[in-house]
Amino acid sequence: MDASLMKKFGVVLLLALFLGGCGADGSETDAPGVPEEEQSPEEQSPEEPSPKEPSPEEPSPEEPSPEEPSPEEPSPEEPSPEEPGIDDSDADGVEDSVDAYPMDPAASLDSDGDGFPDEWNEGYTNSLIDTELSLDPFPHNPECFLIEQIDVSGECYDASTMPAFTPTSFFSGNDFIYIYSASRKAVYRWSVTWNQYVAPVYLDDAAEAITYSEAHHRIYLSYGDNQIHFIDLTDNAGQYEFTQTTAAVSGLVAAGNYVLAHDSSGAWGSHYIFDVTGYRTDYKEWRQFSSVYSWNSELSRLYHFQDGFSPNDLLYEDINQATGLITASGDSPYHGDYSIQAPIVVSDDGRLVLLGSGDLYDAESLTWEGSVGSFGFAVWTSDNELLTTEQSAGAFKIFRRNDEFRVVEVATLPGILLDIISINGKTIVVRNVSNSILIS
Ligand SMILES: [Ca+2]
Ligand SMILES: [Ca+2]
Ligand SMILES: [Ca+2]
Repeated sequence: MDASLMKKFGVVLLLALFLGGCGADGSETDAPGVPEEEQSPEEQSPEEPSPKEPSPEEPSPEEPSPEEPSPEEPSPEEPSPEEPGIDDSDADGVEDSVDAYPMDPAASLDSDGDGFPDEWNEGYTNSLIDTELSLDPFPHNPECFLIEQIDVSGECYDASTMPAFTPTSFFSGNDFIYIYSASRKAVYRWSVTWNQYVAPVYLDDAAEAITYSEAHHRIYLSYGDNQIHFIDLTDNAGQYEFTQTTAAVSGLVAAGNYVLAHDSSGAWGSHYIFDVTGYRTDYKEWRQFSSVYSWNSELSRLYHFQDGFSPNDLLYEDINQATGLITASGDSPYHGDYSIQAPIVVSDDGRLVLLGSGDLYDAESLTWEGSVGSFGFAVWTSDNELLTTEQSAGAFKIFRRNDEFRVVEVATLPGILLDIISINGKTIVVRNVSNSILIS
């Protein structure tokens, strides 16, 4: 089964050559997680012999006959109800030979053999072995096993029918890369673990503002008015009303446990902080429009610009992750001394902020720390190594830098780089090669 799954999903073309530490992970994560083979016997939770363990069907020959009850004398031959069947390792009442999850009492049936169970055994709502394991929404189709594969008609999405599309923006988290295409009015979803597209999320219209919240596992968006909607990715990607602002939403970003929206109401403009229910936890005027935002989860700090205001600057807001209050705000100690350019890229350890100008700033004091020079895209890996890119005709270079930001390795790949993303300890490159989008 494992081999056929691997064949089915092909081989991940990870850029093992320079993605420090990522190649090793990649080769492991290529293989779909098949619970039976992942678990080792030691992982098995201590067996709690189930009291509902079915006793042998055949009545015990020693059982006293109804005519001669002997209540004072329990039969010593009666099999103990705590004794699990000898061939039922997880004591779930299904023998190992027919239990698709012989070490997991939470599941036993996988009709299509794709590794995802048809149902949970009575009394369970999740696996005791593999926290990632979910119920199979297509229990009789081995190609389909994720809730994200359910398309708008309720059928399993056929990833081979992916249209060519033009990406507008990228988001990532919870194992998925989300690619928003304004022209297609859709958010395409790529599973990092499964190395394949799942069903796209279709929007009502092109979004004027859109963001992804990893904490909420939702896409938040606005269509150019003052309404904010969300797509719930924990169910069948349904769209719901979230909340509203006073004027049209012109900025929307996930800030940890909260969502920040910007509109042009109030003096200059306003920032709104909303919790997961849409309740407004804070509101501040005197905020300028920013073309980009970037969240620093280590410092609970959101960075932004004041585009359209001269001189532009790097600013921040600290958002308390328990109360949703803006507890501090400020800007860099400079006034036009350095070029302020998108993007804003926060280091993996949360200690540095890199701007599109190539300038590095201390994440707390916003003092200038140095420059890596101009770049196309930049990302910090999970090892906190900085990768920067440089596009030329038909190919691009990726530079791996050491902790002093000197280039220690260069890789060249064909195509036009669209984004470079660090997720699940891997570095994923999205590029356009011969007018098709390649993710690896
Ligand atoms: Ca089982
Ligand atoms: Ca299945
Ligand atoms: Ca299935």
